[in-house]
Amino acid sequence: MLSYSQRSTLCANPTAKQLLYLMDSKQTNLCLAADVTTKSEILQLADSIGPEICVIKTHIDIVEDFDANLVAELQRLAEKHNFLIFEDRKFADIGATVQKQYQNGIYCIADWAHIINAHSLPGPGIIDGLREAGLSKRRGLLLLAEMSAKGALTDKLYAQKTLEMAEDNLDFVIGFVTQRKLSDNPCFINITPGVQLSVGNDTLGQQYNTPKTAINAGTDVIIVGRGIISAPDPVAEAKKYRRAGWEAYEKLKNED
Ligand code: 5BU
Repeated sequence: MLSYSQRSTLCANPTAKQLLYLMDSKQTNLCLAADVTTKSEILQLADSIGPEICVIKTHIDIVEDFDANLVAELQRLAEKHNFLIFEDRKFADIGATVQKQYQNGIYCIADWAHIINAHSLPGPGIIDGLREAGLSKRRGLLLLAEMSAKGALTDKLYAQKTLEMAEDNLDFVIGFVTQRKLSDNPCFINITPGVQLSVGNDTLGQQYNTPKTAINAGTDVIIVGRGIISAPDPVAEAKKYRRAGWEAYEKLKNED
């Protein structure tokens, strides 16, 4: 199995390259889902948990006191702690519309998010629309191939068709939000939500696997939200997830 940094040298997209490289150099495959609703909470999480993660994932539209200073500060913390910013916007419209949603409006996502994601449902035009706004800024796109929620409609055929769309757009698509590895192409990064230290679910359809199960299914980055942010000591908890994710990766690498 290639290491993250070996894979990094093979990728054309600068964000994919940077992410895979930083995961190995920082020894973390943990992404924090910073699902909090105020500026101060996001920045506090980013600063305290920043040293443990490779990516912070935001839902910028849940922040009640959003302003431009939030993204400026987030960018500063991303530099300080060496992590990337992933806005989990899940674009889902025609190319012309998503392009505006990506670069305009209140959030100007293209200006600060290294990584965004999109549903493959609308077909390849969604990639073209996002690429026109993002590629010149060296951004990367993840396609949603499989969702973690119970009853999700993203079946095997849907995931396969999503993979084919990605293969046709290797300059901009850097991988997938998925529950497992979808392709042997080393440049595709598989990112998996629905991770907690024990298997289970929430009351609204979310389903959890452990870091080890996710990494053993071939994923590269584990996304953890409430498992960390609802814990009594989020920093200590983040360290546990970081260790679990990294140990699972090292074990797989050494078995090869
Ligand atoms: P949790 O608190 O660890 O359950 O948060 C999971 C996060 O990942 C949350 O921000 C979701 O919006 C996000 N997510 C997900 O849970 N499942 C998916 O399939 C996708 C995103 Br795509």
